[in-house]
Amino acid sequence: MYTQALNTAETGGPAGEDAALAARFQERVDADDRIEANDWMPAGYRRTLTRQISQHAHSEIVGMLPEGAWITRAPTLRRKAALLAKVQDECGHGLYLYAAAETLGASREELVDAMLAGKAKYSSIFNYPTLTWADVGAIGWLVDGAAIMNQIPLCRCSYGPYARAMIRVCKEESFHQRQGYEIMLTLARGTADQKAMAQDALNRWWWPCLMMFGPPDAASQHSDQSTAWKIKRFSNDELRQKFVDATVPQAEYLGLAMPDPDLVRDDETGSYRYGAIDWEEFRQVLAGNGPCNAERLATRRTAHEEGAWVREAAAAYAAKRAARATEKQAA
Ligand code: BYC
Repeated sequence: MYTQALNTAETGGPAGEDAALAARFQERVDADDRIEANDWMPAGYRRTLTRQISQHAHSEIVGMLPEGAWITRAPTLRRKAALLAKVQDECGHGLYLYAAAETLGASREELVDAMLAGKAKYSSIFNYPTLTWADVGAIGWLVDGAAIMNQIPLCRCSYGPYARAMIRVCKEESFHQRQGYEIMLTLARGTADQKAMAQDALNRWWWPCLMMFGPPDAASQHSDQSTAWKIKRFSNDELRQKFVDATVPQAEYLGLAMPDPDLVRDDETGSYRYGAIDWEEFRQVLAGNGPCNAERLATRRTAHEEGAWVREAAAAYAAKRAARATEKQAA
């Protein structure tokens, strides 16, 4: 629905684009003006945003699965209510983001189909399993913590609909991060078994969380252009470092050990140097060979098929209302 009445005419890529329009566009970006859906934009800017925003939306939707698995097994009613609300928030984020992507001219159907066909990516982090209740704490603390670090700068992204969607998303992610940290704190201060469970979750989620920020700067193919367009405000490595620096003291407060023997604090800068990330593991997860890739896609496909009647009913209802409105106008 958002794609109607939008000016999405492509001008055939940089070579065919009017140089004056491109220069004016870059001036607006440089001046921190917001680009809106009907403004002229380079075809590459539209493509980059459609890719990033739709991947982000898919991540929110697939991201409901690892935690959703624990809703029926939450240890108390309070934990269950909070987790249920969190997972619903993630669904809401997915929906705002699909709506933001639609303002660029792509339909939600084609974006979702690309994800279900395994052609569009979603965040690598959601291809890891949630083995214990502590994983729910670790996801809130670390995964949402990493997401906030990446997403706060996106509130200042040059594309207005994306930037505005991120404001509410970030507020909700902050709450998610706190609920996760509070679970970890309760476990870390609980019995020896509970503390061991929290430590095990930290050990398993730490390295995949560092990978969430994307490949190292030297290998990041989109960063330079996305930075020039002010879609990205910080590089992958800069955000990763900010996350490490914010998280290590939080682990210390929990009394948990960081699963990185090479982690050292640089006393001059106050920053932490961390050990080597296993980029081969990241490549494998992106290639579809992570621990849960097949399961996540199969679950999403089944959910999509089982939801077909809802989409058909909604479309039939919308058509009926539109027909009635036309009849009323004609009468
Ligand atoms: N996983 O050139 P690069 C959440 C891909 S969900 C998979 O650096 P870019 C939550 C990248 O797409 C939050 N793929 O790319 C939900 C590219 O491949 P393509 C998810 C990755 O775009 C539920 C290639 O690697 N957050 O918060 O400049 C529960 C080269 O990378 C990943 C977002 O989506 C990855 N981790 O930078 C709890 C944030 N990293 O597309 C929490 C929005 C890289 O050319 N996205 N790739 O085939 C971004 O900020 C940027 O897209 C990235 C990557 C920093 C992720």
